[in-house]
Amino acid sequence: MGVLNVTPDSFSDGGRHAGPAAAVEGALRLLADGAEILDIGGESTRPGAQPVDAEAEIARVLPVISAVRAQSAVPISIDTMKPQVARAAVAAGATIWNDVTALRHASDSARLAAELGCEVVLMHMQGEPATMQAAPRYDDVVAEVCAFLAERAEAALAAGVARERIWLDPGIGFGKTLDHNLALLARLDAVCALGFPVLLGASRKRFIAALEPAAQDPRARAPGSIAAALAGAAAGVAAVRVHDVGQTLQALKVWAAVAAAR
Ligand code: HH2
Repeated sequence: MGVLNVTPDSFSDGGRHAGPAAAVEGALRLLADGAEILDIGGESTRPGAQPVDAEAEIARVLPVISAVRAQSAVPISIDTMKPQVARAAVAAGATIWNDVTALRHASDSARLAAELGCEVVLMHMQGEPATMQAAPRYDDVVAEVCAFLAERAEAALAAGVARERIWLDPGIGFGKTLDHNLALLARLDAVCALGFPVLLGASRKRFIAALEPAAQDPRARAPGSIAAALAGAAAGVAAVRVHDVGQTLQALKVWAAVAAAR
């Protein structure tokens, strides 16, 4: 899954795709690099990011979704917590609702996901984006994230979302310290064992700079991101959400070839 942020302030590519034309160009580049899903977002969720209202978010993402849909049949995912944005995005051709709040932002989110008939990504986050990194706390991060994801999958099923349309995501970096992120990356098999396809989003995240201080610039974090993607592949995740699609794909191809030769 290639990441396309149509925002002025995303932590690693904010401002790069400020207008629809630049964003569509970015999308086509991700596809040329081998992305099999595009994740398009119009609101940054980085710690301390400014919230955006639904109209502004729709104005950012809709022209891009429509233009990509006109040129390609690639599955498009809309990265939003807002039901109004998800509805507009699906009408314009998105088929996956990627919700970092796991359908908790609005009381009618789960019902809408069922009505839209789209796939949904249910991600774990402790707290809210503005303050989530202040003091994350868990007794057992792997058990708590798994219990949360299982509960959110049940809520989606109860609202009428079909089982085969549900993805789970442990939410690397969302209300988690370095140790929490590492514990989750080490036990992705436990998340996969919940019985749903798992999406892993570790690309360019800050924990990489905590391990490699030379990688303060998010664009310098491709090697660390690829290491995390390979950990995901080894555990059986279904997809990795990445900024550096071509490099990640090359690493995954070599990893898969070695695994197949074993
Ligand atoms: N991470 C980000 C945003 N959306 N969605 C899922 N399912 N999983 C993730 O790990 C995830 C996500 C944050 O990364 P990015 O989109 O690059 O930055 P920003 O939120 O600043 O736009």
